[in-house]
Amino acid sequence: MYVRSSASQGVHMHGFVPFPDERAAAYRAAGYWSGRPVGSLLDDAAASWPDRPAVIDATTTMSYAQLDGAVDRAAAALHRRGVGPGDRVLVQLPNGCAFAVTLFALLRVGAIPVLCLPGHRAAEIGHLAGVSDAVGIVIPDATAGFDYPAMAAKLGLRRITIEDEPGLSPAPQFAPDPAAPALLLVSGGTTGMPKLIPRTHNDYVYNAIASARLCELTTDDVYLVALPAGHNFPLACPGLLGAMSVGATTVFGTDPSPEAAFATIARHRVTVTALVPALAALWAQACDWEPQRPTTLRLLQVGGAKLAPSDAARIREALTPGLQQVFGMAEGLLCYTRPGDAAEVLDTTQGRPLCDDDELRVVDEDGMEAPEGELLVRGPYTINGYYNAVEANARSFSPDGFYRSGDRVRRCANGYLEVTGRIKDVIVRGGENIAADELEVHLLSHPGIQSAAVVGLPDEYLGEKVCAAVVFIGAPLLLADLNRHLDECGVATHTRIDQLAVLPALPTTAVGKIDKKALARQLG
Ligand code: OOB
Repeated sequence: MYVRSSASQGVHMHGFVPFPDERAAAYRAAGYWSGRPVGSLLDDAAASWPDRPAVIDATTTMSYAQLDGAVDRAAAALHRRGVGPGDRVLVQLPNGCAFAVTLFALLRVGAIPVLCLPGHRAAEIGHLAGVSDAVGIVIPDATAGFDYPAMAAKLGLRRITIEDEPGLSPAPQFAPDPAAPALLLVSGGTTGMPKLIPRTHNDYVYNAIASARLCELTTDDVYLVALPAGHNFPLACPGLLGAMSVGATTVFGTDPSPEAAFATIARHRVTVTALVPALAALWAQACDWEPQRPTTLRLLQVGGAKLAPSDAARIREALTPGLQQVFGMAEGLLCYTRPGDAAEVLDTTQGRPLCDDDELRVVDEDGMEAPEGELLVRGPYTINGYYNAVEANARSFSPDGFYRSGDRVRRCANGYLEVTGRIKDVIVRGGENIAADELEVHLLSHPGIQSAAVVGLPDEYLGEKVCAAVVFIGAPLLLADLNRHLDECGVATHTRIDQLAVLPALPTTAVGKIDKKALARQLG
């Protein structure tokens, strides 16, 4: 028995902005869009590699056939609980096999997973539940270190469980429209509440398969999920889904500290993983003292925030020559350095687009093409609008369908990009515009600095003053030392630091990026 979507679902789902017909036809004709649903990645892997290990966590190992069976039983449980085609269901699970089972079970019954991160709390979850009009949430029990069930109860959100029950009849198979949303990702913005990002079957399958090809993944690879599994990077760039597309194995890690992660890498002979820069730098440092430094990694992807060139070089030397910089966004566009690129390119650029038909524009404040400026993008796997967000969409998308990323980039002659900051990350100090991220790059070039973030704080005379929050490796330096270092870097004389805050660690977002909004609150 097959269930088809009704008019209110599928590509006509209210609040969803589909790809325009003309570009959709071009992407189909070019072969980027295969018409395969995301759920078919598991169906096909279970058929091709039933006995290969699919997913592993601290307590469980499942072959592709076993994972497929567990997903069938979970889908039956969801069906029994009335979850069906088009229903939005929040998923907030820690890294583990249950994440994979839940994701594919929801897809199998035609529901739309909304992939939250374990670090989200009532404010974000309540917002995401409201915007998605979710029917419920899948969460761990109260033993998970935070009482998720209490949070769900407080928000009046129905908790949906997927436990096996004996004797359930199988859920009816659902045949989705490949042009309709498969899942909703959460935007990574460090300003305001997260937005919902509808990724279609067509575009997300392409995202995962093309990334797996670029990264030269094979059945013999072992991919470690070190970041939260619901984030686009470890999920589909190539991540869990890309690994599945070639019958590789995915290992779920729950503790990204070097001690725990190095042990997991050694035990499972992990070959590929993805990290944010702060973690990658920490892993590289830890090679100085951890006895079990990784020897099996052939590809280490680093992205999500700017990687300092000095850290990149250190990572190559300590962890693997197979460093890959990834500049990506849940909204779509992915830029990768390529295996075999020169060290100079690996250290100083954020790669080039995944697809030949990614259309990039770099524009100045007047919207004119410029060598450096805001990056705008459209292409076969970049969204055309946030979900249920008419006002944000008017701001974030150009009339001809380009997504305004808010990222400031420089285009290099070879087509590679360098991310130079966020468009709005500017401190206005006594009338001078200071790019906060530029100062950060110079601070990070100091050998005594572990991490640094520069924020503007209100000042009675200057309007805003420049405050640097710094984590030092050894003994802290003085404000004067930092400004002398900026002198030596040849930075313009009006860009000096007014205030230094020495911190043990910088606040981070749910995926581990430096959270400047929280930092400004903390310092202000
Ligand atoms: C990834 O996705 P999101 O949605 O959490 O965040 C996207 C934003 C980008 O717009 C940019 O501001 C920043 O994160 N970013 C980078 C970067 N990679 C992402 N900034 C500088 N250098 C980089 N390499 O973060 C994401 C999604 C898929 C793959 C990798 C990262």
